[in-house]
Amino acid sequence: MQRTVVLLKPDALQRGLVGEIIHRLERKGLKLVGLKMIAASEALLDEHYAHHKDKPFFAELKRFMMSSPLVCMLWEGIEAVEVVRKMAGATNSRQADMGSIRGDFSVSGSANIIHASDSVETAKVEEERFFEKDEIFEYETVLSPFLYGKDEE
Ligand code: 3AN
Repeated sequence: MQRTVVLLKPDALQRGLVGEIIHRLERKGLKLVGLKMIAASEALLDEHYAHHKDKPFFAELKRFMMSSPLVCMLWEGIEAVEVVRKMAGATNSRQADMGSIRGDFSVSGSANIIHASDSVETAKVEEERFFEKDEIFEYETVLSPFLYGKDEE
């Protein structure tokens, strides 16, 4: 099983898309194991977007991410990182496939609704960045035998 971090950005919250996105992830069969709202600090965003620190859009990206609270979620499933990246769609929403979250709900390359961890390694780092141990829940779901085949893990 993998866990992956999803952040719903200020545009998702402002546009009332939080429920829709959670609904999609739930219906896919992913398991919600962490959920909270935060006001992101500049220091947190400097760390989270360190790979963009020299880009011209860095300051605006941080301003945007601090303009409303973020909804932080941790989702679990087999190959969850790749599954959620596919569901999120391409970074530039105008190029994102229809049916993906960005493809269906955004026309922007910056206000693009959702962040999803981009690799298994990044997901581990982001899990520690955004969640304390006691904010992550382990529990059984009655549906598990119907979501995966016996031989899958
Ligand atoms: P993704 O969110 O798809 O993993 P990243 O990590 O390259 O993409 O970008 C992180 C965030 O930075 C994006 N979600 C977007 O808000 C912003 N961003 C990325 N590229 C651009 C760009 N060319 N212009 C403006 N903002 C951008």
